[in-house]
Amino acid sequence: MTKKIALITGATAGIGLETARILAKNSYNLILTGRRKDRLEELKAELSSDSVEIELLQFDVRSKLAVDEALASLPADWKKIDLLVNNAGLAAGMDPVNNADVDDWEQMIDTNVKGLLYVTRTVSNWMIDRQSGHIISISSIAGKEAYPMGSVYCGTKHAVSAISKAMRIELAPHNIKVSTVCPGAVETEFSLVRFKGDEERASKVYDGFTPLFAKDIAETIYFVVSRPAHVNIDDILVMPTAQASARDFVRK
Ligand code: NDP
Ligand code: 8X3
Repeated sequence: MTKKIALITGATAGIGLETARILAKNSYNLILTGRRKDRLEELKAELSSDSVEIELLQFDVRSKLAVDEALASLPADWKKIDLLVNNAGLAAGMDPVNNADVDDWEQMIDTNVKGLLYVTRTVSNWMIDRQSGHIISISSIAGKEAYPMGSVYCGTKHAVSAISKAMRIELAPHNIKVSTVCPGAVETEFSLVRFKGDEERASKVYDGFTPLFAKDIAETIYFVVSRPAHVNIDDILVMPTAQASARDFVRK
């Protein structure tokens, strides 16, 4: 297998799914991961071709054991990962700290921070062995600004940005690029998840303005990935035109 290999966490929906599509179009072989097996299989059926091979790994990034077992199960050739896209993540709830659901905090911290670290630890060692690789983590405008009712989500995304900054310094001597992509509001399943299936509340988030779509971020990720070897995009913030900060939306 001489083609480039990308592993995408959270490829079953939204940004991860569109990133899988654009990387497949650009002839990457893909390791697609997530918890929803049916969706992984559907995506494999859609993207497999004579020029694109797909491996599926179904696991919950919150479980270190599950992450370790899934990654260890990859055939040796598939461990030669060129690109890791740390995308799996979520917001759960919108509440002030004094009133928020502690389980929501655990879920966000365990997924967005600890899960990202579990996957990155193993994959970065494989990249170090080969003295080559690129790790792109999806942070957020919430990793640059903090907003009320979003303290813990913002905290997890600030953590993704900080961890990535430190890793950039650790991994540069090993010829490994580290980048963050920070989107503003993207219409995916994100708000439906945040509001626990409340479709009306979720759709209100995008009322009166044109949000980003998952494809916009997938295209940004591909731009970051496709720079020449001597160029690293450290960090990129992508906002809807109608969103000027985490809290300022122009709604018509
Ligand atoms: P979606 O809800 O559409 O997709 C989230 C993906 O993450 C799914 O594939 C889901 O897969 C996966 N995921 C969530 N929890 C876990 C878990 N415990 N284990 C494994 N996979 C998991 O949201 P988006 O595409 O919008 O979000 C992708 C990333 O982008 C997140 O990190 C999010 O914080 C970030 N982001 C999103 C923005 C937005 O406005 N939408 C803006 C800025 C950043 P499955 O459920 O099958 O496990
Ligand atoms: C998602 C963007 O503004 O909903 O990271 O927190 S926001």
